[in-house]
Amino acid sequence: MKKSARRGLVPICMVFLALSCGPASDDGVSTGPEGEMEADPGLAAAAILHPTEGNETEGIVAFEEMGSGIHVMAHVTGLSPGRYGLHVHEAGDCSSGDGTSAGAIFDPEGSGSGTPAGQLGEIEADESGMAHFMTDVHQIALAEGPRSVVGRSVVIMTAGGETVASLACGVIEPQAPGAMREGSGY
Ligand SMILES: [Cu+2]
Repeated sequence: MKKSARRGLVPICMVFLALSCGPASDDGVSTGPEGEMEADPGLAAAAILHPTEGNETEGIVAFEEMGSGIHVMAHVTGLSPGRYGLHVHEAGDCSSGDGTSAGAIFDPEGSGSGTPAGQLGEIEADESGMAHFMTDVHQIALAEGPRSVVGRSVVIMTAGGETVASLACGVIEPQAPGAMREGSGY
């Protein structure tokens, strides 16, 4: 099968289809039945990840305000089985081809030896090279301010080891409030 190196825009509706189909999980993680969250929709944002040069990793990371925190959902493909870092980097610029244009990991508090805010967690790719990940974090924001990640970038990085490589990069773009909800028309 020929692989087309299409790097064009993925229709944004595909973003939410991919997310809402969710993992075929048997670990009790619910994708959220309708009626679970009836409060006003919060701010939302999403990054479409494109592979860096020499890689095939791509995917989608979505962010939505949930209560006092941010719900993060990631769907990534084209990985080798294993664990990877899901990071927000300072600059919303993936143009360099190797991820370096995205700058350093987002660290508005100057964490020093602590955990930078942009370190959202580790994703784990299965045998098919696919990773699903969800988490709730409080150290970043979607509203304007020093903790906002909108306009920055998401970078998938190899975890650990001496050399850290960026496998995919995507700029975090604002989405309509409530866009991440199932049944919201996306
Ligand atoms: Cu990083």
